[in-house]
Amino acid sequence: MIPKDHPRYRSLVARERIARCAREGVVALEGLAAHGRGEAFDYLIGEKTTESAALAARTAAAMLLSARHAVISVNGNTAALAAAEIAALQRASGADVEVNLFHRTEERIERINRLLTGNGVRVLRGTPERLVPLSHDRALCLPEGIGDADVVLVPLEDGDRCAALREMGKAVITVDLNPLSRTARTATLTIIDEVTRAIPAITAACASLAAGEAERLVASLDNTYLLRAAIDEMRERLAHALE
Ligand code: PTJ
Repeated sequence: MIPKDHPRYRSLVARERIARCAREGVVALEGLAAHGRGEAFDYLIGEKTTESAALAARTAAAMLLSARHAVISVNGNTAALAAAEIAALQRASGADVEVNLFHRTEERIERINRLLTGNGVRVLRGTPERLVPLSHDRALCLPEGIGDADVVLVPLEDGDRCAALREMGKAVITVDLNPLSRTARTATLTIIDEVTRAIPAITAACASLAAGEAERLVASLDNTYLLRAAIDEMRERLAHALE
């Protein structure tokens, strides 16, 4: 039992949840390493949503709401950490939700579907086809889901698929605490924030975009600026870390 007044309460609860979900077969063992890397980068941005991440989340809302067909692609880590948050974002944005895994087994797909459905997510089901130009199982997606989407939100992604989805002509939004990752640099829009902060920020923005704001945000999207702003934030914090 983690005491509520522990200074690292939020982080410890997330760690406990990801470990439990790994034991239950929702999170891949590799997902534990990915989570640890995320934690390290979260330290560097001060474990809070930066101004540039808030702008990125607002832009993500604009992209989801103006999409012809938006799909949220969910993997094991995202389901473990943010199932209820994904349900709220689905309600606010009208996006479809599809499970897509790097370490794909039918058993994991089923477990993740159950976890999401139990948290109120309407998960798209169907027969996957190898539509994404990749040699591994992330090529598999639903023709009526990611296959048809023009905008795909892929939190905690691995770089390969992000590039492949871009090659297919899709706009890719990612959530990734590491601004140096291939995904972060390849995506159309990168939100450099922790997934349990980023998803609710997109949801809140969906409800509060002013008339004409969505068009303005999409037109002025500059992902290199967002990556630089995150790196500047980290550099600044490191420079003053021991003061
Ligand atoms: O469930 P599967 O089989 O699809 O596998 C999922 C993982 C995460 C194992 C797979 O996609 C993977 O290996 O991802 P990577 O290449 O490690 O990339 C994950 C990225 O997410 C890294 O850059 C981490 O810094 C970042 N990250 C990890 N935890 C969080 C995060 N970003 C935001 N919030 C987090 N909680």
